[in-house]
Amino acid sequence: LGMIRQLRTDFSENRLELWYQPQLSLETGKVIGAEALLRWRTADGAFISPEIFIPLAEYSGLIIEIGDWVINQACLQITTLEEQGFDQVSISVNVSIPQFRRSNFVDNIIETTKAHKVQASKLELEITENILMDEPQVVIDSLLKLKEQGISIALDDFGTGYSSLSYLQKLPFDRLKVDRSFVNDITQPGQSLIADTIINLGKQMNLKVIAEGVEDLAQEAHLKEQGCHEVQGYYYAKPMPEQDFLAFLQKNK
Ligand code: G
Ligand code: G
Ligand code: NA
Ligand code: MN
Repeated sequence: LGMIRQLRTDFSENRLELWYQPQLSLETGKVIGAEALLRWRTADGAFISPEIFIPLAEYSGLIIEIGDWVINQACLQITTLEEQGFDQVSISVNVSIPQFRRSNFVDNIIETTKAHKVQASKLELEITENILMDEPQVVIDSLLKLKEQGISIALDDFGTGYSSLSYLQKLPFDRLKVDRSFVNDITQPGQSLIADTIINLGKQMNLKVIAEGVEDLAQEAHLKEQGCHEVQGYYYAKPMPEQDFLAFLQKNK
C-alpha cells in the first residue's frame, strides 16, 4: 500500500516518464514507429520497473489517470515528430484491461487525437489477447469504433495469452506483434517454428508483422528470410528518453 501511495504522489509530481523504443522496417532499415513505455523515477533517482508498478496501478485504479496521461503524451510526441519532419513515424501505447473497461475509453481517445490534431492512424493501441477474453462483445464494439476513427490497433505478445484464433478474423487489427519469447531462440535448430508460423499467419491475413525482442544479427537474418516486415529490440535500440529518441531518428534519417 505504501508503494501505491508513493506512485500516486510521484505521478502527480511528474515523476513518470514516457520512453520510446524504435521500431524499424526490415526492408528499408528506417524507423517507422516507436513503442512508448512508462518509466518511474523516484525522488531518490531510482527506477522502479513497470513490471512492478503497472500491476499496482491496475489494482488501485490509478492506471486510468496514468493511461490518459500516456495517450496525451503520445499525441504530443506525434506532433513533435511531425514538426521535425518525421511524419512517417507512429507511436504505439500499451493499454491495460481496466482502461478498456471504462465506458468513455473510446471517446476519450478519439477526443484526444482530435484536440491534438494528430492523424489518428499514427496512434497505435497495443492490446493483449487477455483483453479479448474479458467482455468480448464490448471489446469488439470498442475496437471497431476505434478503427472506424482511424486509430491503429496491434495485438501484443501474440500467442502467449488465452485467446481464440477466430478473433483474428473478427477484429480490425493492423499489426501482429510476435512475442519476444518466440523470437529468443529462433536461430536454434527446430526452435523457430512458432515464430515462423505467426509471421506466415499474419502475412496471409494481410497484417503487418513486427517481431519484438530482436537481439542479434542472426535473428534479424532469420526474420528477413521469413518475410517479417518490422523489428523492435535491443539489437537496434533500447527504450530511451524522448530527446535520445529524436537524436536516434536524426542519425537514422
Ligand atoms: O519497458 P518494460 O519492458 O520494462 O515493460 C514491462 C511491461 O510494462 C510491459 O509488459 C509493458 O507492456 C508494460 N508497460 C509499459 N508501459 C506501459 C503503459 O504505458 N501502459 C501499460 N498498460 N503497460 C505498460
Ligand atoms: O509486454 P510488452 O511487449 O509491451 O513488453 C515490452 C518490454 O520488452 C519492454 O519493457 C522492453 O524494455 C522489453 N524489450 C524490448 N526489446 C527487448 C529485447 O530485445 N530483449 C529483451 N529481453 N527485452 C526487450
Ligand atoms: Na507492448
Ligand atoms: Mn509485447
